[in-house]
Amino acid sequence: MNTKDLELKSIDYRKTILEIIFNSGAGHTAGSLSCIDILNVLYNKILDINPRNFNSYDRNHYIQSKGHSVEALYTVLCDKDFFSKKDLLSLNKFKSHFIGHPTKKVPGIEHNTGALGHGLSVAVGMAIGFKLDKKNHTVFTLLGDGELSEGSIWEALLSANKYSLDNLVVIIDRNRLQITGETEDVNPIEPLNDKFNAFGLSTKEVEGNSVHELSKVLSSIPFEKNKVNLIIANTVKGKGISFMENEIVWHHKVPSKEEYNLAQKELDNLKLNIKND
Ligand SMILES: Cc1ncc(C[n+]2csc(CCOP(=O)(O)OP(=O)(O)O)c2C)c(N)n1
Ligand SMILES: [Mg+2]
Repeated sequence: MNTKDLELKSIDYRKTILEIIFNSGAGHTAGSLSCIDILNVLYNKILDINPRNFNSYDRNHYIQSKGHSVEALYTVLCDKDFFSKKDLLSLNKFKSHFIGHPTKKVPGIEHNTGALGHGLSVAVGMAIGFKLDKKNHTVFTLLGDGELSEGSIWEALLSANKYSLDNLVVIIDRNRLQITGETEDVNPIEPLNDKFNAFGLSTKEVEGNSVHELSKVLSSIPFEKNKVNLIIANTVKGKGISFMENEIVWHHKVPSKEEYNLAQKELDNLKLNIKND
């Protein structure tokens, strides 16, 4: 898939994320919009995970540690034919398995997540397993930057480094906001690059809402032999919708009918601009 196709897909994904959140009346709107370009590139260019091979151990694995952005994950999995649009639209409805955090009851979900700080440890365990079994597969995991406040993240990174997990790719959605404010106000995490390098990881920084940049960096894995691959993806929370970008209130806010229509219109215009480029 070329860059333009991926860019158009990201817009369609954003439209669907808003649609299912608006339809269900709940959701982590801005965090899903910030990471959707990452999921787009992973599922359409890198992972090679699909409904045919999902039940096999012999494939790459993806764990979404920032589980609250489940609307982004469900949207991409639906596009990859893991389930129907009708199922997707059952999000948060009575008796639906499509709840507000990833659950293995939904096809395509690798692991239950949502309690921040756990997904990385699971990914580390899987990567160690592949090494022990002499399998050439890679484990990818996506973390929020606020999630880095969880101590378990740093324990997991110590282990990942000890076991030289060059088959592990840790992506940080560095949107600079968490639930109540800026990461640097709530619990400062900078200098991130220095911290990760001091932990022995091979660290790269990338424009995390650019499918082109993401494709380039994710295609260059492993960065270094015997080193964990760490990507700081600089993103914008609420990316794509002018009045949601960098606004803390959209962490868990559902758009009103007017806001929803406006947001969809902005995305339609963005799509026209890309098409006419
Ligand atoms: C262990 C745990 N504590 C608290 C929460 C509540 N919570 C949900 S999202 C969130 C903020 C996460 O911020 P960040 O990781 O930066 O995510 P993003 O900005 O990508 O939405 C918090 C504290 C949680 N899900 N798990
Ligand atoms: Mg964040």
